[in-house]
Amino acid sequence: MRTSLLLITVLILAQPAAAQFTDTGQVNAEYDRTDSRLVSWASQVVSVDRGYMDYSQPELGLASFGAEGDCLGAAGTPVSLGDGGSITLGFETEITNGSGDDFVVFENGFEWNGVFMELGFVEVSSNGVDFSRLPSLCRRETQPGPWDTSDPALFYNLAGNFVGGTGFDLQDLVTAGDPNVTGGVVDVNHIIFVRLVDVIGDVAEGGATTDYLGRAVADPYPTATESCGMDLTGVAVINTGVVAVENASWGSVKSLYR
Ligand SMILES: [Ca+2]
Ligand SMILES: [Ca+2]
Repeated sequence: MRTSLLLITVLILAQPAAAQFTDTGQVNAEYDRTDSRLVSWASQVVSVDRGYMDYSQPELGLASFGAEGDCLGAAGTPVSLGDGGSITLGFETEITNGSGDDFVVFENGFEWNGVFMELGFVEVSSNGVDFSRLPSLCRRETQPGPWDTSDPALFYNLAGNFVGGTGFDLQDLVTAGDPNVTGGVVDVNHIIFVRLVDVIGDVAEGGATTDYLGRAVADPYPTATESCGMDLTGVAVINTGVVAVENASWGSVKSLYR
């Protein structure tokens, strides 16, 4: 009896401390498109799922601005996702969890007494099937109207909060104990897909999508135009393995979406 109690105690003490991701006021770094740390850009649109111009009025139709491939490359231009819309991009060089930020997402925000921003969640995948969302934080509690601006420092791990690009560190998934990462289906040192998912910012009516801590994310709403929602203009790689991913690797996954 004493032996088994001792064994149990040893087993409990041997467990690693529970991973924790908390709101400590952290902010992402902002990047210029010409930053020398950006070594390559997304090369492939794997799938696009445009959202409604207004999720509460589907009869108005879907966001439609920009062709799917417009956001590819260093000279990318906007592809509008609409309320809750998403786009999945593929890369020819894998993204790895190196030192600091590993990749950068660009939207088309602009300065106007703060930054006009349309935010997106950021998800990553190694196999094109299992995606993990970077743990996001929203510290703004009030509803921004269609043209209201925000302070970039009120958000973390939400793409689009800067005029420039937003840097993301895959280590946050490790810190958060993301189940796909601990389970091995998402390998933070072998990321070849990035998915952006538009935030629905309807805080006032209770329809907003929520951050990692379950808080409503305050994003401009309503914005019922063809260019509504996150306007993705590019995803750039900072940390990458030397080995290029063979085309067959994402080509076979792309077929899953057809
Ligand atoms: Ca990193
Ligand atoms: Ca939105």
